[in-house]
Amino acid sequence: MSERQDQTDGAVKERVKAEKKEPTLYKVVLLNDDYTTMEFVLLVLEGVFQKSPAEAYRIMMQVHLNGSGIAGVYPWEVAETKVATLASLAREAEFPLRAAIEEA
Ligand code: TYC
Repeated sequence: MSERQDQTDGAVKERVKAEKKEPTLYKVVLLNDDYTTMEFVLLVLEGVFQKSPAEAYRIMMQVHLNGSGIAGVYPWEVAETKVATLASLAREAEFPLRAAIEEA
């Protein structure tokens, strides 16, 4: 085998190995309360969790009727950042909206 071909084989093997690594994922679970407006929850789901208006409405109603619902599934640092952004927006608007993080 030529030296050039040998190097190409090595590069391909490394790339395949890297693709197999799976990051642990975490659910951001949105929690119901009696005071946060439905409109504000829709704003957060669309603005922070990048949901379409229809999907945001579905998730908001799931939380409203059943107590909790999944806003999204992300790697740890992304989940943490989204929950921190939600907490900051809720504090600013003086709503008690909260979300929890659970291993997916
Ligand atoms: N239960 C709230 C209301 O009736 C609406 C709401 C939905 C609040 C989802 C929080 O995560 C939530 N205004």
